[in-house]
Amino acid sequence: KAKAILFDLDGVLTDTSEYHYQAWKQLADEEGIPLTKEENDAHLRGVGRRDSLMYIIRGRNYSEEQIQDMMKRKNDYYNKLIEKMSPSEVVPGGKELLQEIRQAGLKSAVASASKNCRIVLERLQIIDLFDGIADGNSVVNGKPAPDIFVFAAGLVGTSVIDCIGVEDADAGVEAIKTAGMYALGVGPKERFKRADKVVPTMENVRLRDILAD
Ligand code: B16
Ligand code: MG
Repeated sequence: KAKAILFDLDGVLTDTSEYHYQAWKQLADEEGIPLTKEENDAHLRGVGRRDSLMYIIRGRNYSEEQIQDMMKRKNDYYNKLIEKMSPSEVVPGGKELLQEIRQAGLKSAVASASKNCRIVLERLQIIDLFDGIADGNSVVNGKPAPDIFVFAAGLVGTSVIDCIGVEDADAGVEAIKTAGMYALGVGPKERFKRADKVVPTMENVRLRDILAD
């Protein structure tokens, strides 16, 4: 019996994963480094800022100063892209789902790798619908490490075995499974190695769809 639902943000509750990709793509283009959408999905989706950059520049020589500068540039591009976000960019039915979870007496939390998580939740006007928010500032080890999901479970006072984690990234599903939780993957089936269940999108997903085996 699930007692809490822990949601990844980017790519689950809203399509900011596309903005992250566009921002990385702009940086990679400027550096003359090839980066495809397929590589993004396989290696960058759900992965934190520094780890993402380390994948992009792998095998190339950059100083720590240049690395810091590139992370800042990417974040500036991303912030430009999310500047005009509005509540219309919550996945259709997303707000209703969060209200339904509350009405059912279950807890909900965000477990996002993003340091921009709170800004996005505020722009979407859904921040008040969560009982806890774990973001890129909460833990040291990023997904696929389980830390962010374990931290989110603690925020809502729920044991990991009573939590369902929802993720669009394979690294995120790995994190959920390693945390000992039930994992709902969002996206194409082939993307996930260990998801307990997969839905193609969160569009109009209801609580009963999440709870049903
Ligand atoms: P930031 P999630 C992740 O958020 C994104 O999926 C990933 O693309 C991004 O690199 C990471 O957050 C860090 O984001 O640069 O804003 O700190 O999917 O875990 O909600
Ligand atoms: Mg995600």
